[in-house]
Amino acid sequence: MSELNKIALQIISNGKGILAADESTATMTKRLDGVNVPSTLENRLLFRETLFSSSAMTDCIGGVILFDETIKQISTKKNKIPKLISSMGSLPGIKVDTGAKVLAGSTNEKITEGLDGLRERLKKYYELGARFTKWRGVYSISEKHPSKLAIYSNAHSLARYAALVQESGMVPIVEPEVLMDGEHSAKECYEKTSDVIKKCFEELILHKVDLAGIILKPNMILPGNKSKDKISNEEVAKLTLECLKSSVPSEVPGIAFLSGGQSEIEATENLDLINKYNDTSFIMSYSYGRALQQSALKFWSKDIKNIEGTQKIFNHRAKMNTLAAQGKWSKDLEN
Ligand code: 5MM
Repeated sequence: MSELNKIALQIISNGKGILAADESTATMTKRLDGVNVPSTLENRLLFRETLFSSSAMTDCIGGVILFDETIKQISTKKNKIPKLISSMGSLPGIKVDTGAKVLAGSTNEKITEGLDGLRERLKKYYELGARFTKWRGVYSISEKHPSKLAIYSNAHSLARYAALVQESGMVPIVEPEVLMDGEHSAKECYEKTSDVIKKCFEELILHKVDLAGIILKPNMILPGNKSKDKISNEEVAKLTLECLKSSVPSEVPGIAFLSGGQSEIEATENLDLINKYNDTSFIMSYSYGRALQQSALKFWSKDIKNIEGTQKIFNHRAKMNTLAAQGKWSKDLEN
C-alpha cells in the first residue's frame, strides 16, 4: 500500500468524512452576511475553531479542507490551526486553486486557475502541516454546456494539479462539480457528469497520477434546482452509483460527495441510500461544506460565545453523516 493510499484511506475509512471549511473570504462573507455576523478575520476564525475543537473531529471528521487564511491562523487558545486539527485526530488539508474565472473562447463557462507557482506553494503548505489538497472545477448544464472545451480544459488542469500534489507527498482531492443550477433533468445531469468524470480520468492517467492516491469529490446525480423533473432519493442513489461505476476506475479508493446546495437532511439521506445500495469497491463518504455547517452557523450567529451549543449541533450533523457513510442512518435518529 502506498503512503498516499494510506492517507486517503485514513481520511475516509470507517464512516469518516471531510469537513469542507475552505470557503474563500468572499464566500465566507456571503455565509456570515446571511446570518448577520460581520465578516472579520476574528469572526471567521472563531466560528471555524469552534468546529475544529468539537468532539466530532475525533469521531467523524477524517480531514478538514482549509482556506489559505485559516491554515496560517493561531486559535484563541494559542494553537496553530493545523496542529489543533491533528491533535483532535483529523488531518489538515488545503484548497490550492485560486478560483474559477471565465474561460476564454467559451460562452461564459469557467476554468479554475492556480497552476502557476503551485509546486512552490505546495511545499509551504506541506511545511504548515497539510497532508491533502483540493481543487474544484465547475461546470454548468444547459443545452450547450458543458462544452467540449470546458470539459477538456478543466480535466487538464485537475490532472496537472493532481500530479504536482502527489509529487509533493500529499493526496489530491479531485473535484469536478457539475452544478445543480438550472432546469435540466436528472438524466441530463447523469450524462453530463459522466462525460466530465470520464475526461478527468483520461487526463489523470495521461499525467501518470497514482489513482490509488486520490479522492474523487463529485456531485450526486440530481435534477436541476429549477427542473420540473422530480425523482425519489432512491433514484438519486441508484443513478449516482450507476454513473460512478461506469466512469471511475476501480483503483480509486474512495469518493467523497459534495452537497452542492442540498439541504442538510437531503444530503445525509442520499448518502445513506448510496451506501445501502453500494455494490462497488469504492468507499462512499462525504466532503460537505454547507450540509455540515448550516445549522451550526445559524445557532452560533445568535450568540457567538456559545461554543458548546454550537459544537453540539455540529457534532450531531457530523454523526448523522458518518452513519450515512456506512448506510446506518435513519430519519428517527435526527430527533
Ligand atoms: C466550502 O466551499 C468551497 C469553496 O468555495 P469557494 O472557493 O467558492 O469560496 C467549495 O469548493 C466546497 O468545498 C464544495 O463545493 C463542497 O461544498 P458544498 O457546500 O457544496 O458541500
